[in-house]
Amino acid sequence: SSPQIDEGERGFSFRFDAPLDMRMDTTQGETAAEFRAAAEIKDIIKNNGDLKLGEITVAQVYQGMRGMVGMVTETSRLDPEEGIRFRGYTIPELRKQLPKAPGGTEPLPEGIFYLMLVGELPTQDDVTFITTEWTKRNNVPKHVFDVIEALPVDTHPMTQFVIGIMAMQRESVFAKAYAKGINKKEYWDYVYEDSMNLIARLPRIAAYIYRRKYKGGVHIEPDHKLDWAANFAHMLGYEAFDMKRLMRLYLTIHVDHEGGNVSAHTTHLVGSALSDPYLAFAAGMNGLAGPLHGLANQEVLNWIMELKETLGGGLPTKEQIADYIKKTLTEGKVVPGYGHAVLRKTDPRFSAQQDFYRTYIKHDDICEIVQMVYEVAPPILEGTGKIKNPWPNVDAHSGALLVHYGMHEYDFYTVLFGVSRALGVLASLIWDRATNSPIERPGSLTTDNIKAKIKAAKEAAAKS
Ligand code: CMX
Repeated sequence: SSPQIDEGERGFSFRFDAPLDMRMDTTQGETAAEFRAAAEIKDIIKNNGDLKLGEITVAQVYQGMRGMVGMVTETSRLDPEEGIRFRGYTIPELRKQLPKAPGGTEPLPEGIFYLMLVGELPTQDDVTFITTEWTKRNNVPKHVFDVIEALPVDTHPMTQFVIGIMAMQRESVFAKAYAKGINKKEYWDYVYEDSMNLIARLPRIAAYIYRRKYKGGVHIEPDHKLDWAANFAHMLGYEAFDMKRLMRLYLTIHVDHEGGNVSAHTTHLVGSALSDPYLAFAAGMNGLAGPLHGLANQEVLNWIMELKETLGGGLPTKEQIADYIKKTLTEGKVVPGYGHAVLRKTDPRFSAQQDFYRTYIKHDDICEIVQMVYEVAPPILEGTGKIKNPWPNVDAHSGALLVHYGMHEYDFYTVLFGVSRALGVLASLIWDRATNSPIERPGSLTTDNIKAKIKAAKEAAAKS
């Protein structure tokens, strides 16, 4: 039912068409294969396109479009009070219900990818199938490593990561097929192939950068018997079961946070120009590398370690933490790991990591400081009267768990976030192409335009 692709072009012989094809409308015959979702969206626009979803205010236009609905994202939805749901499931539900590795207690990221892509919870077989696919596809061309090697070793890992992704763009089957000429109904299939290849290869690139920068360039080959997250831990050089368990949780909870965050939105935006998944994802990763977004996980650890150093080591008191938070604010800096553009409560991704700490680690100084900051920071942040969300986000906890298991290289943390984020933004990109999502092109105004609108509104009010 789905478009046939020249196997030589893909470079491998397997077709993953069953789950996506379940959503295709084949009632009109082989040639009319179309996603049910695409047909439904066409119908919604035709019959209800005029329905208003809200009004746009001047403040929203100037202040980062907060709360302004501007796109459709199928993979996840963020509620300000409750936090994230992936295709309707909360993180605690997914920690219970998603398939695990043999003997494992945390979900396999393969499962959340399947859920986001297909819209249904995977079986153990579905997850094994994805692991096998990613293992088959994880070969990184040598020139990609050569390009990374050409960079000074102290280049930030996120920069090395993005450059590695860009060096792989040459492999894009979407770009090659598009250059030859393809029907737009087939876009999703090539974007799917590129996305699967990219996800399979990202841990290898990330691990290469890690071993290059911090472990003297002594690299570790993948172990094809391991699941995606465990293999990543292995290639990074962490063999302990505990770190593999953390990796599975870490790579599951960072995948997606609905469509408007910088990394997801950028990937969607760049992809809307029909830039292939390599180009679109690399763009998203440049956004993740900003300190107000994904780089906050690195900043949190720097901030905590600076606090410890100032006090000469050991556990600080709550008063000392309070003073340190106030000092950070007085210096005009942000308290990293706290606040959010949408969330108004503790991030359930923070809570999941807190639960991981309490269940498996129980005592660790840095993790204890994280818990103390959680008690002390919110009232102080709230007391400023301007910070809309005084509660911790995902980045407030993640670094402390990594340090506990021996990963002290804080500036690598955002790469881990990026490897995970690929799963959500690429699943969304496949849906964008499957549902014929158009090039994104919002309007903009000048301040003079806005002043003119204010004047006109005042005059109209005076007349009435
Ligand atoms: N520390 C200090 N000030 C903060 C703050 C924090 N943690 N969070 C917000 N503020 C400030 C803002 O800088 C802003 O100040 P000005 O009015 O002087 O410009 C004011 O409070 C209002 O901001 P807001 O509406 O509450 O927050 P925004 O939606 O503008 O920004 C975010 C959200 C996340 C960028 C912000 O809370 C922040 O900078 N937090 C720290 C960095 C961080 O943890 N980022 C990671 C977010 C999760 C992720 O993407 O990974």
